[in-house]
Amino acid sequence: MANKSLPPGQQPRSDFPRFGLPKYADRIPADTTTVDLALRGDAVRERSITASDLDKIERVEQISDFHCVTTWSHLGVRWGGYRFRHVYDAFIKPSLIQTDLPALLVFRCRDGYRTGLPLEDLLAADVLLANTLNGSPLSVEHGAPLRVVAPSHYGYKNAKHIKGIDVWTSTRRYRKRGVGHYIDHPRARVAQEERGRIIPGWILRRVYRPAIEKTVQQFRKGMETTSLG
Ligand SMILES: Nc1nc2c(c(=O)[nH]1)N[C@H]1C(S)=C(S)[C@@H](COP(=O)(O)O)O[C@H]1N2
Ligand SMILES: [Mo]
Repeated sequence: MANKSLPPGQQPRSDFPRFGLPKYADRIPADTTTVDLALRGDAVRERSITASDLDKIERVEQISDFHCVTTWSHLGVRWGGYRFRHVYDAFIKPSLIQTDLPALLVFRCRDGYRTGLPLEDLLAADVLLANTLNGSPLSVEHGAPLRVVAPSHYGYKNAKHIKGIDVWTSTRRYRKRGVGHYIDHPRARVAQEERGRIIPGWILRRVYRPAIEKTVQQFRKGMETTSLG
């Protein structure tokens, strides 16, 4: 019955809406053009990664499917930017304090959002820091100036408007507060249906699905009513 090309519990959606936790719907960053990623955390010496740093590494394009945890999937998105593992090798690895590999990287965003993934997951070949979408510069809706693209992970790991990366030696250095902790699975792999930390994925499907349209409206309204600083 289910569409074979889609991961468990996902349904195709023809448009690609601006989306996220309702809390962030009208938080549009004042600056959506300057690329300046602050590297922090106990595993690294502090530095920043700027647009001119990124210019030194190979640009790539990739077509991948986008899977939101609430069950909608938008198929065949063409992203352009940099492979995360190239960014890691060029700018993060040389800044490590110890020879041990960091365990966890947390992306901090200009709207206050943050989310982390194990380094191991971020070094997969299909993880990008993207600044173009379908051949055009990344729009504010989709995370300008730079966002994470991690197609094997739910949308909530695909951080938009990134302003910094915290590099930690241990996963214990990071914990979301309140309900966020339970929503944010440490890996959130789509194939394994890791939608949330405790409640099984097949139950969360039914919880999230009815909220999709309202959330799309909230995020649309957020774009219309929030003036860019
Ligand atoms: N900075 C930031 N990144 C974010 C979010 C957010 O609210 N703020 N929402 C996440 C969620 S839940 C999803 S599904 C995707 C949506 O990406 P889109 O708006 O490009 O569709 O962004 C993710 N990254
Ligand atoms: Mo999402």
